[in-house]
Amino acid sequence: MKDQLKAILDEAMERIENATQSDDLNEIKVAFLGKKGKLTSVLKSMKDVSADQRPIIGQMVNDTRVQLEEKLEEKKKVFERQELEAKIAAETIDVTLPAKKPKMGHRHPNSIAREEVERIFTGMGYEVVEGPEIEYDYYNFEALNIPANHPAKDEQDTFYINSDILLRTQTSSVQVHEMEKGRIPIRMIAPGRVFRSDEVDATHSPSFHQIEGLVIDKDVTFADLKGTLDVFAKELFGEDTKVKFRPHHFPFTEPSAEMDVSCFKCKGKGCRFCKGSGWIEILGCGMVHPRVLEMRGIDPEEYTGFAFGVGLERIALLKYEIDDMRLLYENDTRFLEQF
Ligand code: 2NL
Repeated sequence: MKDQLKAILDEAMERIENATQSDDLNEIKVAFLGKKGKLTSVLKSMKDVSADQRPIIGQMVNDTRVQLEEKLEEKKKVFERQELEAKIAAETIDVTLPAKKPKMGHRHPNSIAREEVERIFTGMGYEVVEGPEIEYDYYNFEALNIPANHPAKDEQDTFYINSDILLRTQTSSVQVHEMEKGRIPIRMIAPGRVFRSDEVDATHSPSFHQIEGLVIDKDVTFADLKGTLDVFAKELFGEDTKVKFRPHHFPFTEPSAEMDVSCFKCKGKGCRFCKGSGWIEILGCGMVHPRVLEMRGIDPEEYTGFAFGVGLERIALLKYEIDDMRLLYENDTRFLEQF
């Protein structure tokens, strides 16, 4: 019995010594101290030991168990320390590594162009006013002298939400709301997103931006319109820019005109940029139609006004010499960072 116990102890000690991971220790514990373990089976055979030997053998079994448990505990601590050291080593932060730089955004060419136009007009005493992108048909068309049967209202060019409500096709509706407030004089610009049922190509998009301007006061004349837009063109494209007005038609202005600026690339000589003409079309304008004033309860005999509308993308494309409008909507930072 004594020899048996010694053999068990030696075997267990050797296995513990050779263990390489804490799982091994569990296996050893079960193999020797478990219910069917080797030491437990010695304990079970105690009934065969003579009564005088029983306390001595019992004591030995106990000593063996204590030694085994101590050795297991000791080895377990070794493994725990090794695991902790490995974990600490793995989590070490190298504070000398270069930091990740946050990527800075950049203002969109449309935003730069809008802020430039706003700067020019606020400098002349204009207010910047915004309004809803979803509008009543009435404010988008009817109030601007575009009745139900007017060709400009062609359903193909407009996104309707229902028969009364649509996505605005121009920011003129903002000016109609402003006229309704009955505060005159008005000197305002209305920048914002507008929608038309257009196919996407290099110069068209179903969603683009406009800036419209409106001035209403006593004694406002076409000369005021020309003087104002001349200053605008010179501020935007350079001091030596010339402007030219060509007669045109808009339902909401009378008379109406389109304004060209002299080509800022070739100074009017004619180049590829201006398609050889020396001029670049830039905006539409005119004297507010008396009917538009009347509908808002403004007496056209007492007050007159001028209005204009300019495409924001058109200005951005011209100013930054971008040849495809789609580039403005892709939000590729490599493109946007150039402006
Ligand atoms: C264009 C033409 C224009 C207006 C917009 C306007 C607004 C009111 C009354 C009268 Cl409330 N007119 N706006 C006038 C003339 C032209 O835009 O080609 N825009 C890109």
